[in-house]
Amino acid sequence: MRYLGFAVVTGAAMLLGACGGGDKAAETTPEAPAMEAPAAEMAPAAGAAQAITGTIHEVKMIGDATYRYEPAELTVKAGDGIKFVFVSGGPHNVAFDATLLPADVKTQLMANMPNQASELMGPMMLAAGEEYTLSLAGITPGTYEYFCTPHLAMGMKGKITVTP
Ligand SMILES: [Cu+2]
Repeated sequence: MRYLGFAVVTGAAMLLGACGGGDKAAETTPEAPAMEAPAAEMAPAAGAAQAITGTIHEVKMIGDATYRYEPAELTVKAGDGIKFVFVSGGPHNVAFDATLLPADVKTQLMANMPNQASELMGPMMLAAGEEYTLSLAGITPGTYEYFCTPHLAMGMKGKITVTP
């Protein structure tokens, strides 16, 4: 019973401590909705897929002695697209790590990537000749990395640099 009593006192002290923190949280709460509002307003405009208006570049997906995209690094203009072509050694796909992308690029890529198996992950391609075309229209200029989910550990990665 003594221990129980002690626990109750400790609990009460923690509650008091929590109340102290609560006051600070209450002071900052009004700012939170204001910060979220602009993002919510931007979402509908950036959420629409944008079609390719420029050149379509080809990247081969190869698995033989090594697993790789060819070319692994590609510079494109905003509005261009990339056609990934399965050549050998699959399954292959194209996936982006959301944590490495600016918020606006993530939103636009999610809109532009057809048939996503999950967020920012293209469908698994199983046979030679299969293609996956990705539009880079509306993507803010920058360099973005992608990878093949099944072969990430084998270093199957690529880099797309989008220029204005
Ligand atoms: Cu692969």
